[in-house]
Amino acid sequence: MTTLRVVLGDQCSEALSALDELDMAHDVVLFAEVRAECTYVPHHKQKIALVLSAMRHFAEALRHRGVMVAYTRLDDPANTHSLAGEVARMAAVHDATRIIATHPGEFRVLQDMQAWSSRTGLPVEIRDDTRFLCTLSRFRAWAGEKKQLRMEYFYRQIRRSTGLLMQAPDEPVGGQWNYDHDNRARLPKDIRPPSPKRFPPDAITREVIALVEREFADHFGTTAAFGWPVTAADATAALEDFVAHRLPRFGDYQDAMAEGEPTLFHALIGAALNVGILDPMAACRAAEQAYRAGHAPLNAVEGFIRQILGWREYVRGVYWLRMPHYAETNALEATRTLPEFYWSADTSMACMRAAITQTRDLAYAHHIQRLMVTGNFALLAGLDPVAVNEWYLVVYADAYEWVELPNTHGMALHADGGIMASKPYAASGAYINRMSDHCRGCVHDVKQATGPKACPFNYLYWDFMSRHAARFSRNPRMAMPLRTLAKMDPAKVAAMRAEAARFFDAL
Ligand code: FAD
Ligand code: DLZ
Repeated sequence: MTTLRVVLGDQCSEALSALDELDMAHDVVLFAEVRAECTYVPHHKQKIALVLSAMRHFAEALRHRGVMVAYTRLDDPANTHSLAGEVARMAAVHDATRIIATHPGEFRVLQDMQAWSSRTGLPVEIRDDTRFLCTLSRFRAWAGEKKQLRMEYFYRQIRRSTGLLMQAPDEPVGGQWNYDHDNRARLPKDIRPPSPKRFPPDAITREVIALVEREFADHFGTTAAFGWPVTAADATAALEDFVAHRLPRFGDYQDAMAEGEPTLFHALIGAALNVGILDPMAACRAAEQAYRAGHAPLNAVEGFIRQILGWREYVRGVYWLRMPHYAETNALEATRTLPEFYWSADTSMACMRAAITQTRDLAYAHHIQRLMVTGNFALLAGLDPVAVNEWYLVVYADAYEWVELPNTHGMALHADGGIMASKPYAASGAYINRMSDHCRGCVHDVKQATGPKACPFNYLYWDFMSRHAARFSRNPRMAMPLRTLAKMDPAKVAAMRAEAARFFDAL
């Protein structure tokens, strides 16, 4: 009786449900490096290297413990290059009598998994992914018939159930659930964020990087700066480095951006969490412990915990609640082609150039760059959500559809019509200027909304508001900008819209 236990590339976790009750004498654990998963979108080279390296390291750790591992390498001549193909091939090779897997992170993979049984003729058990704190059925129960799914209320429920940062069953530490209003400072000139710990590639990662450079040479991005953690031990060290050196100021500068500072006080743990080598609860507990030890203030710790306990769990819930139709909506009827500069970084806008350049070199940009720079531009310019969603899925080391799609489609593009956010995250150049120093060295003048030096974010913002004024007229959260628009000199609005039209023509 051999059970084939399947571990996907983003399931490199000791606590994976597919590995529960593993029978060391009979069971075989399957890892499969397959071209289909590397190319269903042309992932950033660092992302492929990270996933394959994490898989190889985790497989090695299991083998070391005496687990029987079946590992298909990408360059194995027998490789069928699809997950279903490798599951069927390895089930036959090992004479398996059943297959166990953990619920995958993407809808298309779940559909694939659901067909494994008919393909192999074997029973397939798909277990819950218990690495998340909220089960999908619990999220579904919370969502109920609600029209809008507010993250804040979901987050409070998870705070209560986990007891994180709670001083009594219904009493958050410090008396408030959320300290976001304290977390909006610009980076002062005299504060230099500490560089995050990097993990120089070991022999396994170097081999994988060479493979990626050979097999996926035309994919976006560079591998020269690869420094991601690829094992559980590295990921824990990355977390400890964050907690010791950056967490105390994470809250204050969470929304800040700065030229030449690609990571600021962010944790850089998304890639490790999502590939499975770091436990989200361990990250939250480490932050809570830092607060209780007096090492980090409450606004920082609550802000950090909210991202993981709140946002991360919430977006996963929304994804599985709404897929597959979620990805098909286009509430703002946006159809413009993704500009080439999203790949080349060849743009005169300093903030966009900075975000895209570091994305190419590091497979990383922090949340405000993703939301308020590249995301905001895509929203204002009415870029086609399908193309924008694919871009975000391609370019980041932490990108998987369950987390990428709600953030992009819902939060950044408002393409879901407001399920994720009660108003679009639209902003003019003034926001970028307030939160960064990008405008200082930019050829565009953030104070101008028309003319050759005008900041595109300014005229695109008002063009966006004019285009969608009727649509948002009943949204109370849009009342202020729409009132400002209504009071503007119509000639000024027309001039900005003409500027926007010229900009679009030149794209
Ligand atoms: P930090 O800012 O230090 O935050 C700590 C952790 O909190 C993150 O590692 C992450 O696990 C979690 N977190 C923070 N914000 C979010 C959020 N909005 N949704 C889910 N988890 C969150 N995150 C991804 O993990 N994968 C994606 O593909 C992804 N795509 C995004 C696309 C857009 C358009 C936007 C606006 C956000 C996206 N995010 C995504 C969320 C967020 O930007 C990243 O999680 C974060 O930048 C990762 O860097 P970090 O580890 O330094 O995060
Ligand atoms: C992202 C990725 C890549 C690049 N390669 C593989 C792979 O070769 N084998 C594998 O099992 N998984 C890979 N993955 C992760 C899967 O794409 C991921 O499991 C699904 O997207 C579901 O989240």
